[in-house]
Amino acid sequence: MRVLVTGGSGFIGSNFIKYLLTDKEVDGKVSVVNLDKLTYAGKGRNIGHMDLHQDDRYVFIQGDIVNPDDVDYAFSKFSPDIVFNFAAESHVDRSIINAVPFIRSNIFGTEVLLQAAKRKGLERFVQISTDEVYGSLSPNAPSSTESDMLTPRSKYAASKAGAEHLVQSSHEEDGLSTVITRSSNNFGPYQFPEKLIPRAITNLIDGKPIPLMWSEENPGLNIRDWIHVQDNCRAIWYVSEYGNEGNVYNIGGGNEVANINLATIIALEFGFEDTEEAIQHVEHRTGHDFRYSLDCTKLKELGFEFRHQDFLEGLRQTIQWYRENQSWWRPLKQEAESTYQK
Ligand code: NAD
Ligand code: TDX
Repeated sequence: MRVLVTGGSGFIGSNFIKYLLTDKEVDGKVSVVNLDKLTYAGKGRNIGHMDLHQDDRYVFIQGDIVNPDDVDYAFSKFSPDIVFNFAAESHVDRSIINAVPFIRSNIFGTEVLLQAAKRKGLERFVQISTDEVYGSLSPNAPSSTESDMLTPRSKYAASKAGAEHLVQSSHEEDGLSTVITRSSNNFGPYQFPEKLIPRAITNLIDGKPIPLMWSEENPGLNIRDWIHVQDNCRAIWYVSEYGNEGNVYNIGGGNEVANINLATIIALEFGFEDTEEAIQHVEHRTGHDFRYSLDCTKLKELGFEFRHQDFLEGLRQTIQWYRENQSWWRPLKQEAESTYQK
């Protein structure tokens, strides 16, 4: 099986490639081409750090999914059977500052890939989407199911919803065999240190507080459902094999935690007795979604079983990983802090 992964140098994409090439669960006959532009988020060259560059089942192409020449090159050189489209601008706070790169990569890029998929008669196209497309839930609202209406509230989420509609249209119009995954917030090794969990951990390693979005009316109460990246990668592969074409699958971790509780847990892991000392209050992002929550009945009915259900254990391993891999994250954190995340 020849697999084209776009955005394979980013957080989830690199963990996914590592999973495909090293996990016993995956048939050993998989080869992978990674098409990645190496934006600020791919600069960590995660794959290089994973020692996969020596593996002859792995090929890297630096290219932009918005550029049809780059995409055609990857398709004709490699003739993939299946595409996993991870490539995207992924950080909400950056989309608030400037959404244009999000519209460009997440929407135009997806369309360029779909056109290539149509021309080449691809066996399957897997679009990696997000729980953010459902919009914000209130504390007691039922979890989102795949048939719920999409009501994105940030330009990041809107660009991901737009991409989903293009993928679905290619299924309807061209008969492309598509599957869409909507996962909740991932955490684990190789996550860019601008996102909440790695930002909190790396700040505390450096003796700085966790910047927690906060107001008197909403003191850090926003809820996210955390999934270990390795479980998301396993679920994505599972859905690509067993999912029904034209379908969407939610992939949630079942770990809904308010940000203030998450910050407190991380502070306790760093030995703080008074956890408030480890937290700095910062302004809420504009349009801050209150809660995401996924109903994963459909995924479970497909027969998928999670590995990393113990959230605290996964979090402890992640803290340890960031302690041990400072040479990986320090230059990346500097990039974020020198541009927008003061
Ligand atoms: P990331 O920002 O860490 O990595 C994105 C990767 O895509 C980078 O390597 C970047 O260089 C590459 N890229 C960006 N634009 C490109 C382009 N035009 N052409 C080629 N490559 C390009 O993101 P991530 O957290 O790994 O997220 C991967 C996917 O999963 C995204 O589609 C995101 O929307 C989705 N997702 C992420 C999460 C999460 O919690 N991180 C949750 C749900 C869904
Ligand atoms: O410094 C911070 N302080 C803070 O309080 C940061 C970076 C975030 N937050 C809050 C905002 C959110 O309520 O923490 C929560 C998580 O924020 P992010 O890590 O930015 O993630 P989120 O906005 O929830 O989006 C993530 O999950 C869904 C990914 O970045 C998306 O790519 C994915 O689609």
